[in-house]
Amino acid sequence: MIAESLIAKMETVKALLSGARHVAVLTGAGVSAESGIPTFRGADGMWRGELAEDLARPETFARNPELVWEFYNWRRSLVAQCQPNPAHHALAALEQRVPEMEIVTQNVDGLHQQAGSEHVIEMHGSLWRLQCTRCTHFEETRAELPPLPECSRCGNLLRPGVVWFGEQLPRGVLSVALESIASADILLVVGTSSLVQPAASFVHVANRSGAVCVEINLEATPNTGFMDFALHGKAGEILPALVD
Ligand code: BV8
Ligand code: ZN
Repeated sequence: MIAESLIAKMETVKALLSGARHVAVLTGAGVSAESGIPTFRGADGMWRGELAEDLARPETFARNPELVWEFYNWRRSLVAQCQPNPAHHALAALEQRVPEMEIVTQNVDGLHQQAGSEHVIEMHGSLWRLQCTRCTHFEETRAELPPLPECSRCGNLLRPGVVWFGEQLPRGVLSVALESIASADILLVVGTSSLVQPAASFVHVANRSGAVCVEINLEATPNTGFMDFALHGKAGEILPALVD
């Protein structure tokens, strides 16, 4: 059920999208919530009593690689059974309609690509990527992994190909993301608590370049005040209504 005032705001955003030259979309775990994937900080953000945030750290991996691999293997097996939801499909459809569009995602589940989005920038890496802790070897695989996967080239321990807290984003990813957001005339921010940097600062980049900023999220965030429009509700309901 979408409230009256929300519908009025959505009509305005819909009209803006139909005339947009370049749309940039920043997504977080909330866009995959309706696919059945637990968000990072929601009530379901726990895993066996551990906060996902504590497990996504290099020091946790160094201390207890088995536990971190158990967490990531659990997420890989869960996400492998999940499908893109109407939010992902609406974004893929929007990309076909506007002259230029990129999705800058904090998610590592690969569901935007699975829904057919072509220009996806993965800021925090991917669940399906593995990288060696010693040599430069990396691989993409959806195969089930042993408790401590080893590098096929040098035999050392592999780690999940994701960016953990305190780690730099992959080379070049940040500049490509900033370029996309600084040249967009509309920034959609979908399903993120806007707590993690540097993604949480992107709204300021968009505001400085004069883009219209729209937050689509279940609840208000620390960035809601910087948005031109705050559409609070489910991404799987709001996005299809904006794009249909
Ligand atoms: C870095 C790993 C350089 C992969 C993740 C400046 C100031 C303060 C701190 C820092 C700073 N710069 C750097 C830091 C440190 C740190 C940071 O940001 N800490 C925060 C917590 C204070 N950042 C970093 O370390 C980054 N590196 O900047 O390098 C540097 C380094 C050190 C010091 C300075 C500079 C690296 C960040 C990457 C961390 N790795 N994940 C993985 O396993 O997934 S981040 C993790 O959080 C996930 O990737 C996730 O995507 C991300 C953000 O979370 P959200 O996506 O927003 O998910 P969340 O659950 O929080 O929110 C979901 C939202 O959806 C909610 O609002 C909910 O209401 C909504 N929702 C739910 N259902 C729906 C919905 N909305 C719509 N519809 C629904 N149905
Ligand atoms: Zn290796």
